[in-house]
Amino acid sequence: PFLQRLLIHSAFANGEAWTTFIDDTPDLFRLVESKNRAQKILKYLGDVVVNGSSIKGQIGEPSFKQPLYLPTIRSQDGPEPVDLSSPPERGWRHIIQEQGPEAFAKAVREYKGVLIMDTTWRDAHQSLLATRVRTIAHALANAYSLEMWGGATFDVSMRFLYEDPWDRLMKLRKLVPNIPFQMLLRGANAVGYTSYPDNVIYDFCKKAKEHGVDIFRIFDSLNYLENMKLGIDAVRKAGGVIEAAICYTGDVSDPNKTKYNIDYYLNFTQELVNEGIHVLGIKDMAGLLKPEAAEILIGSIRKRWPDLPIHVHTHDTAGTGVASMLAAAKAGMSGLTSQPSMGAFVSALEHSELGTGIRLEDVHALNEYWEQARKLYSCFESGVLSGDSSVYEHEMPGGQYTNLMFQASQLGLGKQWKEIKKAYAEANYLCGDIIKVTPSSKVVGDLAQFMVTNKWSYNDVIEKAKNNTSFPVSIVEFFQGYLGQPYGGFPEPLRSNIIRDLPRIDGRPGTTLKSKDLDELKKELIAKYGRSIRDIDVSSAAIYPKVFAEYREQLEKFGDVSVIPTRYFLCKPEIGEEFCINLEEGVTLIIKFLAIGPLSTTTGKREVFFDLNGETRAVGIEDRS
Ligand code: 3PY
Ligand code: ZN
Repeated sequence: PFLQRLLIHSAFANGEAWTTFIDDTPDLFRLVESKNRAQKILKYLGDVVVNGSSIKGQIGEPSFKQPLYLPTIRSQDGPEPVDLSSPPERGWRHIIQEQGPEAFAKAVREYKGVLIMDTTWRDAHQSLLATRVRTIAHALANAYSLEMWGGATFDVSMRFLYEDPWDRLMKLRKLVPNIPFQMLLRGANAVGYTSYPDNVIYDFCKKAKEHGVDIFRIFDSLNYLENMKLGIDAVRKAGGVIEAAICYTGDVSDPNKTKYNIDYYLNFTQELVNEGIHVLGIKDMAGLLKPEAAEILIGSIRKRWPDLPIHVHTHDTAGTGVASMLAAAKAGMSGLTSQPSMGAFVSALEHSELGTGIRLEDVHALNEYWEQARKLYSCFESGVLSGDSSVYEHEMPGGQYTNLMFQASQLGLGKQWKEIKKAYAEANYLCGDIIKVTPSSKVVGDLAQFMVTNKWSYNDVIEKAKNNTSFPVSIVEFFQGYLGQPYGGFPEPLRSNIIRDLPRIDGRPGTTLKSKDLDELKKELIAKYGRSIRDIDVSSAAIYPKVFAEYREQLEKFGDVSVIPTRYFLCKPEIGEEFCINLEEGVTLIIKFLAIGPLSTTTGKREVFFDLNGETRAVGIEDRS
């Protein structure tokens, strides 16, 4: 009927359709377009009805015993919902925009209290819910920043949530114009797991800045200065705030742990300061920084660099997070993040001169929201129910801990979780007692899994390597030098035994990589997907060619599924259940799930019936069971 309406349109009939028909009658085309979009969305919903959600990592359906109640965030002064149409309060972002990164760093340092980076949108769900939280915007106005991009969110959003990470960035930026957005940049690995050509990194940082990222928390997975320098330079050229992060490992309060001692950290800080950074990050990705160690580390850095803003980021794996952060705050940190409870931290400092400026009632309002929203994601919960002080032995980063636990259970190694942790500690020493964070942590994790699967001990690995045994690619490439150079060098003869006659890289891996022709890539993408390809899509494809191609395939099939409420994105509705999907402002689909038909033995499909805005629609869905 739509095609008919188009064809009988007078402009079409008069043969004028080829001139300005599209411009003059955009409503007709919008109608057709939204019909197409609606049909694709019904296909997605039908697929979930017939086959269940195909989101990787999902176990079962979200479980909420009572109907879910998602509270509206209210302003603190009364029962009214926060008025989103009024201009937002001025935030720290205004200083970056009006005066630039140096002035921002100075203002942060001069601020008497402690500032908070809210990690809800990135690290929190990367560490707790396998990075599966979709785009949600609720935020605290007085935060130093919102870490909402980078790390694993970039690939996971395309790979598993079928959302475009750039669109997420732009959507959130529109909703939160006043708080600095922060991303986690894996130095020369950008948001990936390997080294990329330098021009890809420069291009990526430029676009990230242009599309809304203000602060870049840059690290290298081996604390390798040469890789760091690349990230730092790319962020400087992009005009962002350079927060260079040192990955913390070992224990500076333990005199027996000598490799990563206080001198190591002070020397590395000096090297980063020499690069002209704006903020120093201490990235305690595994939650190893005990309160006493925090006092020693932050105290020593503060003494030597009184003007440098210090941002400590930790994980609460063992349960000492709040205590460590309080110790760090008292030792002279300014600009703080904590994966430990923000409310606990804000309360603990409420009446001291280190107060955070964040209202507890606002934290409570957000807690109330997330307590409910988290139930929607219960099918991604890791099942970690208590703190784990064995983290001081295995040193697994928070994001990897839950991930490895999940992978171990998928491989049938679930019962051997304890062995994996033990093997992880041994694998670390086999690699030379390295910094462990994405992607170097993946190497150690892969080796640990390989050891447990093959029932190999530490010594077995050394012996097998002598006898030409093949190792997983990630391990071989690490020993070749594809991630960079670990502090203290590679262990020999293990390195030579594993890589044998493969090439070895003894400097920065990026220098050996050929520049990527991004113009050529854009042409290829346009030829494949059409003119709608944006420069940011080219960046996604340069970093994740396969993931991007799969995402586009999914987009072609189901359209933009980010508009589907999470409840229906992850599990099927009840028969007769009615719900709304807002395609865009003013275009709402009212959908009711009516019935599911029998399996056709000829097509292998089932028909799924919906009521869509009052019309019955059927979609044919292949039954993959
Ligand atoms: C990441 O690189 O994604 C991390 O969270 C490292 O801690
Ligand atoms: Zn973290």
